[in-house]
Amino acid sequence: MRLRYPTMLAMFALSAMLTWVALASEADKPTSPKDPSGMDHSMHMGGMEMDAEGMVMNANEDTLPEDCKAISKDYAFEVHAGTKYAEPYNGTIFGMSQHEFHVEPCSRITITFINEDEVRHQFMVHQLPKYLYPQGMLHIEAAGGATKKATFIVPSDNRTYLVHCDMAQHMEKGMKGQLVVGRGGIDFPSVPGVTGTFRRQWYTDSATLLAVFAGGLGISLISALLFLRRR
Ligand SMILES: [Cu+2]
Repeated sequence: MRLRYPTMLAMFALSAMLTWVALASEADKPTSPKDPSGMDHSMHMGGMEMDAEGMVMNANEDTLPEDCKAISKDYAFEVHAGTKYAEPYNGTIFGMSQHEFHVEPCSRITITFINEDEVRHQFMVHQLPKYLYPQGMLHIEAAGGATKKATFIVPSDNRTYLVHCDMAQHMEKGMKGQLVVGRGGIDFPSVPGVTGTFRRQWYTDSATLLAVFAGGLGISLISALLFLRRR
């Protein structure tokens, strides 16, 4: 059997597309700092406080975002983290006492993060304005049994921010939440008790990736054969 050039091209394109889809969903995950202790970030910022109990990075109690004239409201959340808080949600191992937070635009938020586990946990908020929060991130990290507290101010736009623990596999295992400012933006998928599962959990391991690739190749081969037989 002789494969013609356009058929081979179509096969290649289809396989490449499926691989790209699988890789893109991998790349979609938030990137992690290499060193969970945050040591390699210390050069970037003045706002870092660290001790044996954990650390706080980029806390901001008084600098207003450019688009805010004043602080609209003060909030205080006490967030407990631990395996015990994962119990209500199937397929999770770690959890938080609260996975969704609603606040007003331009408000000031204080998070008291209480780690009830023996392993280290983090409370990270992403995509905050970078001129105020280096890397767009507020980072609280508490060692096993420790409590850490941090305050930050959100800008004026209606937006939903990702909250998660960046320790390996902790977000996938349930430590994921969202901070909804004002009317909020787009919900994040797979926030325990808040939003449904989306494609994030589909192509997570290389075995699945390989299966998708093989499937794509199979489909391409079958279509190629059908195409050849019709000629
Ligand atoms: Cu964690």
